[in-house]
Amino acid sequence: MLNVVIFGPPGSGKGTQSENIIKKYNLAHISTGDLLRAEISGHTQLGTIAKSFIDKGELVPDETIIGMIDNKIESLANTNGVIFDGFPRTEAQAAALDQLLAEYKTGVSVMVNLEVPKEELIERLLKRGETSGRSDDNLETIEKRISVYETQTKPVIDFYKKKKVYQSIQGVGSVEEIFESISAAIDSAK
Ligand code: B4P
Repeated sequence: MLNVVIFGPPGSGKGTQSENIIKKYNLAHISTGDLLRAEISGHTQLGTIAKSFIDKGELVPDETIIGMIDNKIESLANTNGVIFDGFPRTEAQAAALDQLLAEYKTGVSVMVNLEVPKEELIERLLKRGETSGRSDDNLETIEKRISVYETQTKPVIDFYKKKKVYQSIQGVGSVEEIFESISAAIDSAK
């Protein structure tokens, strides 16, 4: 199986690039952000919990996220592989993903880190906020999300560096240019 983790700060283009990766490599897609937003629009209990964290720009607790992934992963056993988009976002989530994949005798093939400067992230997310209707695309919440990324999510990079599956990608440029660099990184891992 080809399992790709697409990683980076909020607004770095994880969702945007995932769409291209899925098509080219025929992978299943797990976006924790999309799954959480679906729970919120479905007014589920999980959605109510998630909304209270997302609106503040905070991470949804690990046990909620890991439970959600655990429920989803079973259906993926017969796929070519999976792109994990926006997950893992903490070291505990990274360790849990390893354990879950080990049950299927597989692991993370490559972790792609999209590097984008803070000013550009803020600009992109404010622009998206004009039309997205997302409660977390406003300046105060964006700044909080970026600081949460720096303290809680960035350490995940070392987790994958140690496993020798880490690839750093310049995340500024056209969507096509960035996708070319990502494709080269994925191809080198196949
Ligand atoms: P996510 O939905 O994962 O949101 P994101 O980090 O904002 O988005 P992404 O990086 O995918 O940006 P996009 O491609 O859309 O998470 C939302 C929230 O859910 C989190 O803050 C957290 O609270 C919670 N959550 C999710 N997963 C969690 C987890 N595992 N654990 C705990 N909590 C979790 O790009 C952004 C914008 O940039 C778009 O408008 C796009 O058009 C534009 N763009 C993309 N590429 C560009 C380029 N090359 N040039 C110019 N603009 C570009």
